[in-house]
Amino acid sequence: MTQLTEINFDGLVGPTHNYAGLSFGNLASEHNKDAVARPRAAALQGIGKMRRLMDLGLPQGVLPPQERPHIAFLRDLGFAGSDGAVWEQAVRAEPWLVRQALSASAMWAANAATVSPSPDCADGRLHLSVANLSANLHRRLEGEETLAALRALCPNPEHFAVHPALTGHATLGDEGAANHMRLSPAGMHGPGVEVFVYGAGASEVERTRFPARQTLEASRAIARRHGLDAARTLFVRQAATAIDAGAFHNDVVAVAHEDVLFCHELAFADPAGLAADLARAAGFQPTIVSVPAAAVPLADAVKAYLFNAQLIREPGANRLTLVVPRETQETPSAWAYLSDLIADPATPIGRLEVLDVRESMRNGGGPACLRLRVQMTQAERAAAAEGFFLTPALADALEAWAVAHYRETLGPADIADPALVREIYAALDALTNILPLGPRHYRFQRAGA
Ligand code: SUG
Repeated sequence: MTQLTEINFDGLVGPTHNYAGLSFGNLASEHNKDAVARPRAAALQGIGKMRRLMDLGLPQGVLPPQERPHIAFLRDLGFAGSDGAVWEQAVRAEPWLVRQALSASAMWAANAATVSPSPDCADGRLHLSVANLSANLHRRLEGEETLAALRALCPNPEHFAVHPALTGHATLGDEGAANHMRLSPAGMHGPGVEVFVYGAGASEVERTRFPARQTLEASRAIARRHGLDAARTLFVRQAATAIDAGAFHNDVVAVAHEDVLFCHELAFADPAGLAADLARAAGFQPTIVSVPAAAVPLADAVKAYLFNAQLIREPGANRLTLVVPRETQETPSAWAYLSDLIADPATPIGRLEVLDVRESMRNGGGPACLRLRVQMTQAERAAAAEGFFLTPALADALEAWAVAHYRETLGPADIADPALVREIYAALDALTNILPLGPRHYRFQRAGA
């Protein structure tokens, strides 16, 4: 049986990290609109998270930030001249659009793509489908560069199939791995069950107050592209209550790893149906840890980001570890629940690891949002581009780079600064010497700016 190893690829927080209130239905994003962000601290928190997981003995990777501001997007909207001139004009004429163009949202790598490991796919290759993120304009801008980054990471078509985003389908919203879970026997060998979680059908009239970002049709399209076995593929509906409580992605209320599903009892429209289908499809007995609303109300779960956690197996450990943000520890109901959970040796989760990713959290991105999970065979690991895998030396280099290039703070008043674009280009240009991106990865490099 094919043995898989999970590698978490975290999105490196870009130099334009800011709070623009762009995501309706994402409560943190809405509440922190126009607050002053701390890009340097955000990047260092993200690198600190990667380093911690590496130190725990887990393979860790990194994905590059994207080129922002997205000047090509603004040019398409009629602005012309040098990149700096385009930015200056747009800042004056279209303040809302410039915030879309500035967003560092590619840091939430869980939304980069949906990943199906090779034992699940008919052609025996590892499939990745870039997400179209069509629910939000600032996120819709990510697909092209995400495709380039994933193709740089997974260059060999003998092992990998990297699909572009579903395009031309503004109504076929696809949010990537944030709405996809995979369960497999403990130890991760052989095929697994892939669970696609959708908010609504594409043709449905909205039944939720907040947008249901993932459509059933997009999920099915991804499953077809990847050549998944229908008997081991489930399409599961999110509960409308969860979406309206602020679970704009399923990974705000559920996380799975190996044979364990950890979720809120109000996460899914039909939890009993899911449990039955999962047991039937899996061919092994999955363990579902469903957290009752009586113990952790949905509002607390969203505030704490209790489920936007990484469920990991530390080398040699019998029980899993849950990697949660500091906010979970600060939410009494969530922390009390977890303390009881790990104290009971009969449960599959035995340890908690608390991380500080506060800058990202203030935009609705917890530990699970910041990473894209890729489960690889040994041969695939060997075929992937080595330079994206974190080592202590790479972590040091990225930290020094962020300290040298990132602003301490970035607020609405700083956006018009004409130095901003030049500063960011210098940072990204330097990054292409640290990660294996080459001197023509970013558009401004290709244009010779
Ligand atoms: O898509 N926030 C992101 C957060 C993504 C979290 N990802 C997962 N749950 N996997 C979003 O809503 C806010 C940007 C702003 O408002 O400035 C933002 O895009």
